[in-house]
Amino acid sequence: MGHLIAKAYYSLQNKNERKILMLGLDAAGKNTVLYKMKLLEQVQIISTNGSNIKSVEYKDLRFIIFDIPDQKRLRQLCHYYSDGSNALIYVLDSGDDERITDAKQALEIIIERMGGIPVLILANKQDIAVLSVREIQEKLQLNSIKGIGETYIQGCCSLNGEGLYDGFKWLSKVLNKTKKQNGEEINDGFESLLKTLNQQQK
Ligand code: G3D
Repeated sequence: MGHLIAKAYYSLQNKNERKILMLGLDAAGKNTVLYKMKLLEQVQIISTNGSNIKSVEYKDLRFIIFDIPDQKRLRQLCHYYSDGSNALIYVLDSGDDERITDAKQALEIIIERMGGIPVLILANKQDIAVLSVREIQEKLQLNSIKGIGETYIQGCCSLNGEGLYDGFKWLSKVLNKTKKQNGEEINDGFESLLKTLNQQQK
């Protein structure tokens, strides 16, 4: 089955794509973020093998999105999807302090597999937050996660779009820097996404 999942995934790739995993516990707000970026209608389901994995292609970007499952399954999924991934967007529910430890443990597993790629942590649901961005930062203890790369925590409310622009701006900057260093062409999906997010905030 793993082979089939990987095959389906790689058949969707093209060489110049930037692959971004968007993960988070169920109900953290991943779909709402996609909706704000006007990407939800373009979602393709690439596996329904108990994990409901989604893929969205947008210009030079490909997002792979899934709910964090149990640890064994998470390790398998990271194995299939982490290779060649350029960044991770980790969506957290700031209104859910009961599952912040689960979210931290899952993040450790993902980083263990994906290494030092840039990580944008979206501390979502700031409108109903019981955890501030600072508290989330303390609870995640990012400094103790071995091999973690450039990481940025952005508070946001994906219902009204607040904070999403700033988070994606950071990610775009970090990824474009790497592309420029490699002398690669930028066919910038981020530019359009940032325009969309900017309009949503007005
Ligand atoms: P998921 O894709 O990570 O599973 P969803 O999560 O995007 O489906 O969101 C789960 C629920 O959280 C949805 O509510 C959604 O409206 C809500 N939600 C998402 N972002 C925010 C936010 O920033 N603030 C608040 N207050 N709620 C948010 P329903 O009721 O549709 O289940």
